[in-house]
This record gives sequence, C-alpha cells and structure tokens, in this order.
Amino acid sequence: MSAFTVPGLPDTGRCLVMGVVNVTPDSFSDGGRWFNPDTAVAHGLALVEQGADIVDVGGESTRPGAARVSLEEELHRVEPVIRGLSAEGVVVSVDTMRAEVAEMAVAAGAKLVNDVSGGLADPAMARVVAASGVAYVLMHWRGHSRDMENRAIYTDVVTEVSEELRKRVDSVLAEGVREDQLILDPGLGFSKQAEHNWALLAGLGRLGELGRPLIIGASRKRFLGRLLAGANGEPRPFADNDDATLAVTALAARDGAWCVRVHDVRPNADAVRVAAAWRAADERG
Ligand code: PMM
Repeated sequence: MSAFTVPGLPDTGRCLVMGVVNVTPDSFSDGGRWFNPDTAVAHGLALVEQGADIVDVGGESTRPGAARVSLEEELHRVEPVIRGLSAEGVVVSVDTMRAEVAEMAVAAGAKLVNDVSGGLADPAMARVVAASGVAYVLMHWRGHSRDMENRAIYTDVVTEVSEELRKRVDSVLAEGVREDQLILDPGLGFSKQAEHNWALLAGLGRLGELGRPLIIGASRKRFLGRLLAGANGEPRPFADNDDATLAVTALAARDGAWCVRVHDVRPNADAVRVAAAWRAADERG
C-alpha cells in the first residue's frame, strides 16, 4: 500500500507523517493552542522540523458533539496559516468539508484537500477537487459531529466501510476527480465505537483492496483513552494517549498504511522509520 505515489505529494518510500495544526478554540485534543495565525504557522514549521511530511490545517472542530462554524469564520481561521506555511515551502493539507474553503486553500498553496465527509457534506466539493487537480482525502463518514455517535451501527464494519467508501469513490470519479488524486481513510472515531476502530485497524489489508493509499487518524482519539482507562474506569485524557498513538502508528505503517495523521510528530516519524526497516527486511526475506 505505501508503494503509492500521489501526484503533488512527497514520496519518501515509507509511510508519510501528517502533522496536525488545529486552528480552533475547541478541537479534539489540542483545542485553542494554535488559534493565533502566527502561532499556528510557527507550530506547523516546528512539526516539519520534527519530521512531518505534510501539515494538515483545519479551522473546524470535528470532535463528537461539536457544532459547525460559519464559512466566513473557517476561511478567516485557515487562510493566513495555509498561505504562511505554503510560502515557507511546506506541503499543506486543508482539513475542510467546504468546497469554498478547499478552493481558497488551493489558491493559497494547499496541495491536498482533506475532507472528513468524503464529499457528502458539500455537493460542490468533488467538482472543486476535480478542477483543482490536487490530492483528495476521501474519508468514511455518516454524518455531522453533533449526532454522529447514533450512526455507529454495523454488522461487519470492515465490509460496510469498504462498500461505502467504494460508492463515494465512484461518485467523485463521476464528477471528474481522477483516480490518482484519491487517498482513502476509514475515519476512525467518526460514527465508530471503539470496537469498530479496532476492527478497521486490524482490517487495513482488506481496506487496501480498494486499490488506493490509506491514511489513518488514530492520534489521541477517545478509543485509545478508553483502552487505557484507569481502575476507576475513567478514560485517559487525550494528551496522555501519545504513546498509544505511537503503537498504532508502528503497527499501521507495518501493515502498509500510506500516511498517519498525528499531533505529536517526532516519535511518530521515528516509528514509521522503524516500520519501513521492518517491511524492507521482511521483503528481503
Ligand atoms: N480526524 C480528525 C480530524 N481530521 N482527517 C482525517 N483524514 N482522518 C481523521 O481521522 C481525522 C481528520 C479529528 O481529530 P482532531 O480533532 O484531534 O484533529
């Protein structure tokens, strides 16, 4: 799977590392810390220093229960950060469900549109991505954050997520997106319970049969906090799950993930190197 090369994006020969800059006051795990544009740009540059191949800039929180921000507010949050990082030569991805934000981001230098709704939230998204020609992360999604937990119902999550992703792929291809622009994401935590996330991670090989590179976003998510709950049953807080994130990165990269989306870049960049050496030795026999 990591043998894929996506036009316009780095090709390191190993699993890529996408570092996260959330320009939001309320994000999943690092809300508020990078809300000021200058601080956000500085943080993105620091992530590159630490080994990020791509920096993902988002202006809308997708944590479960989150309300939507306005288009104007989202543009206002991400535009200066994307422009600033792109001017420094950073490969920037924009984390947005809105076609207008994607269009502006590409004009400001973004090389990848990361759409957690897989084109479902905004019917204009596929056309914008097709016209821009940049890479597109199409994530598995069943609905907006405010009520996504109600949709976490599956009998065979790997099969259902694969089928739903395949339908979305067909739909965006029909709108003119090229196949080589596409990167797929099972959407850990988005309308998924912990057991669904684990099944999808264990099913990476089957998701790879979709024939496109896979990105995995497990970093600091609640299913890790739940796994590591203390004796009182309280989930571990988000920021204390970086070691568990690292374990997921090593295993996912070993199993052929094309990219991991993470908050704490340096150790994850080391982990993908370990996985690459492991895979290379495996291939040599
Ligand atoms: N998760 C979040 C935001 N964006 N994008 C992709 N492609 N995959 C993900 O799993 C994903 C994402 C939510 O996490 P955060 O609020 O901690 O950044």
